[in-house]
Amino acid sequence: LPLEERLASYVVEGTKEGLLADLDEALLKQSPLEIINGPLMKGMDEVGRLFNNNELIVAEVLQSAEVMKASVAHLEPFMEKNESSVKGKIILATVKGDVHDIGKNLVEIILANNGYHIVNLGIKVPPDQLIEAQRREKADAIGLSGLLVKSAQQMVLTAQDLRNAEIDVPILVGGAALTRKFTKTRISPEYDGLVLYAKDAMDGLDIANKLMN
Ligand code: B1M
Repeated sequence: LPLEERLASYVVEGTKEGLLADLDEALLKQSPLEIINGPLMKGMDEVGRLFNNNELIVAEVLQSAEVMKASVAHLEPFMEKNESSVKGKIILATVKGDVHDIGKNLVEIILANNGYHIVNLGIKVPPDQLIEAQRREKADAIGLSGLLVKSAQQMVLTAQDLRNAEIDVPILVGGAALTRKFTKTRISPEYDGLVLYAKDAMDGLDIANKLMN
């Protein structure tokens, strides 16, 4: 198989045999983010498709997730770093009820490599915990991630709870089940501060940079 297809197939098959050597080979031609957003994401999309068709079980998807995480960990040291002074502090969380964290952790890496201090609260984070963290950390923004359809709804509830707690720092939202339209029509009206939709991690960085300027 050509290199790109081999990279996607590690994710689909959930195997790491030969993975690191192939990632090193890919690094000769592509940036770490191009490798993640290209062949590795292509593999993840295929996993999602197979899972949807009941051709994969959760345990197999977990192995695919392990391959993705190992790849990101291997590529991370090669990512461009912008060692500027700290631009701001951002809290990150996967919303209540949702365990998907690969996208959120990618957002963390990219923001942290570009001058942001990140407080990563992990997965299944209820609004109370976000409110407590914001009061403690006084972050410049709060980033919410969620991949399930119900997570988009959870973001609406989270925005309401944050507003009730009189928090109004900008919220950055992202994840597969979310759209710009949903963000604008359903989440924004429930919040007193800005609510901004990021389609991917780099978009998240661009938005954060604009916010901090
Ligand atoms: Co799940 N899962 N999963 N899963 N899983 C999806 C999301 C699904 C679409 C698969 C499918 O059916 N086709 C589907 C959701 C259906 C829906 O609601 N529409 C699904 C389901 C149903 C489930 C379970 C319910 C399955 C079950 O148990 N029956 C269960 C949910 C458990 C729960 O959360 N309560 C479940 C579990 C799991 C695993 C644990 C096995 C594993 C997650 C492991 C982990 O994260 N540690 C898993 C995986 C791996 C997936 C797929 C295959 C891949 C997700 C992924 O990591 N993508 C996924 C199908 C798919 O997306 N193709 C699927 C790679 C990652 C880099 O992309 O997270 O989208 P992503 O992040 C992107 C952008 O979205 C954006 O930037 C990133 C790219 O740069 N982004 C942000 C994300 N967050 C952001 C935040 C920002 C900015 C940008 O600012 C704050």
